[in-house]
Amino acid sequence: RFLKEKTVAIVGCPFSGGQRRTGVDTGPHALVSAGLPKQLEELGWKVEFNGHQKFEEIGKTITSDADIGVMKQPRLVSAVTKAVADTVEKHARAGHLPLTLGGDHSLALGTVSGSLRVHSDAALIWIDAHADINTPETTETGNLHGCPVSFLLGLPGTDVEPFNSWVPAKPLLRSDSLVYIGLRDIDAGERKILRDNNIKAFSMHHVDKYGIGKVVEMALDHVNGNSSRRDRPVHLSFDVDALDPTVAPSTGTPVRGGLTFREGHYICEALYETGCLVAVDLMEVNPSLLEDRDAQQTIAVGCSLVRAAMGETLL
Ligand code: Z70
Ligand code: MN
Ligand code: MN
Ligand code: MN
Repeated sequence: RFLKEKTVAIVGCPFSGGQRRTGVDTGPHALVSAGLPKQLEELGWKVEFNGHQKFEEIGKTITSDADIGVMKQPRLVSAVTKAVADTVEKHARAGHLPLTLGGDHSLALGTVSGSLRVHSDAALIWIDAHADINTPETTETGNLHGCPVSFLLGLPGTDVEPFNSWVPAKPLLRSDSLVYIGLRDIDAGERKILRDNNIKAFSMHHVDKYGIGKVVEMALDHVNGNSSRRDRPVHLSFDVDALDPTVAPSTGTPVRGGLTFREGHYICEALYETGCLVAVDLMEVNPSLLEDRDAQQTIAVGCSLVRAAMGETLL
């Protein structure tokens, strides 16, 4: 509905600077090598992919990156997410659907910023075990992959260097334009933020209670203000750790009790079905963590989720 043609632009982001473990930077390469571009072509999409983002160049321009407060690698994360925002914006302006492959979830500060520059009324649907809504003041780890949402909402404490060199001080996203599904590992500071800002969040408890079908209905109702015209553009940011570790084991922070294979796919299918998807992220695929069989399984599931968000399983 918001796309000019059925073109998907793959934005491969080999980046791990938003957290401590190496290997998540190999996720995008693994997903592409597994044949994702061809799989999307077979679904009838025109696929744009001219190699992964070149973050080494950015890395070279940053000679020292001391902690700021407790934030780890703030200059690198800021520069990389800014570059991602520009890339995603460019594809979205052309009427294409940016599909960003991570890499750690700090990247979503870039992807969602890029989407919102073009689709200013877009809603954000965040599928994750974690809320990733710590501020530089509340984060216990200093890992910026736990913080992207707070910057998008412009929460107190996020107007800090180096991010304020490019992230606008005015909130990019209203707190009622965001919905979570899959949460089960939330820090105390995050819980307070979710409550104080009245943010809609469906935890695994809600998935059990209502079933995934009803949860997605309620999520779409929420961001569309209960209007029966479900016409708001949607940015889907999917952290693979939302899935249960038995389904997607190769990720940096597995948390048991997650979404089943079908529940994860149902979310992607239902959002595709709205015709309102304007961007998709698949993040935190880390094929280097476990033995090869687990890595291959996680990559296959990742490709499958993306295909579901691109219409594969619709009859
Ligand atoms: C914790 C933090 C996180 C992903 C871990 C964890 C955040 N709340 N996100 N793994 N994908 O460090 O802020
Ligand atoms: Mn493009
Ligand atoms: Mn995440
Ligand atoms: Mn997560």
